[in-house]
Amino acid sequence: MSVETPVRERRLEEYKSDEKPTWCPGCGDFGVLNAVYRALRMKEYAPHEVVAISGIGCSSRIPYFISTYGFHGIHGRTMPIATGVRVARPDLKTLVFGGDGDAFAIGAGHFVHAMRRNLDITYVVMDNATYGLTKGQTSPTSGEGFTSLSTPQGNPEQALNPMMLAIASGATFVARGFSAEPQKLADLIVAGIDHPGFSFIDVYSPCPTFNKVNTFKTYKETVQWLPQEHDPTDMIAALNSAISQDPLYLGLLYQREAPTYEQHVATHHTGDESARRRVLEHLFDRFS
Ligand SMILES: Cc1ncc(C[n+]2csc(CCOP(=O)(O)OP(=O)(O)O)c2C)c(N)n1
Ligand code: SF4
Repeated sequence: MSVETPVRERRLEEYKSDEKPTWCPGCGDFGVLNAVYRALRMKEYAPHEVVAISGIGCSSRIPYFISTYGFHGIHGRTMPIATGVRVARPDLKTLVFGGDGDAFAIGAGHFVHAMRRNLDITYVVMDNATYGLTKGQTSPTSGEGFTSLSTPQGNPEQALNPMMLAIASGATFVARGFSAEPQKLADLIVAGIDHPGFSFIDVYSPCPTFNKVNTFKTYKETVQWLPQEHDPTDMIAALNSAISQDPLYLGLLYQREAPTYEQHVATHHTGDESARRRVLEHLFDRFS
């Protein structure tokens, strides 16, 4: 007679490391961290089943505060690290984190190609429309006219639209959350994890220390959850919701099915030796 092991409900505390967040009081990143804990509990993962990868920035400190495996990488290079992890350890659920500078400035090239490749990861960008760690310079998502240390006369550039970029680059799951709504953000992260392929979640995560424009207050006045009737498989509807500036839509804008990078790797599996090993050897030969 088989005895089923009872599934033990996991506690939020199991996902908290011994490190306490070092963010400024009121930083939006606290809400994102809270949402990540909730999402991991909803998935009932054991911490050793998950890896959190990040770049450099205030937001990129997040792996320190999570009890899973973690990799605090280098600025703008989360995607190469995540690609290596996916090839070497496809069993690990891979969550990737970074700021808007990390993702859309120095990391922009890698971001685009990881989406095109449909790497099976969940990428959460903590978008505060500034470079927090280096004391508040203008970032790709800062608005036109934004004044900062790097644009004292006002930002002459128009803001990049991450949602449009992601849809155009081939991301198969494109969503937007808000750190002031951690449970809804947790639901989006769970949906991203469940999605086979590249899931991109841009999160409005204000920096009250250096950005006095993109604040909790201004977002609360402008954001709106997508209506029930929004069809995320309709690319034109998704692009229209991505273009909208008022309201700024939250929720799952776009989703489609496509083979993942990992499935392509698996098709090279011969049965006698792991395809992953051959890909790894190739990568080591190529880049060592
Ligand atoms: C190659 C390289 N260039 C520049 C820096 C300096 N630097 C560190 S973090 C950062 C930007 C941080 O902004 P963002 O990625 O948006 O994260 P936030 O701190 O706002 O969370 C920069 C320019 C660096 N560490 N490495
Ligand atoms: S500088 Fe901004 S982004 Fe960095 S911890 Fe402080 S509030 Fe958060």
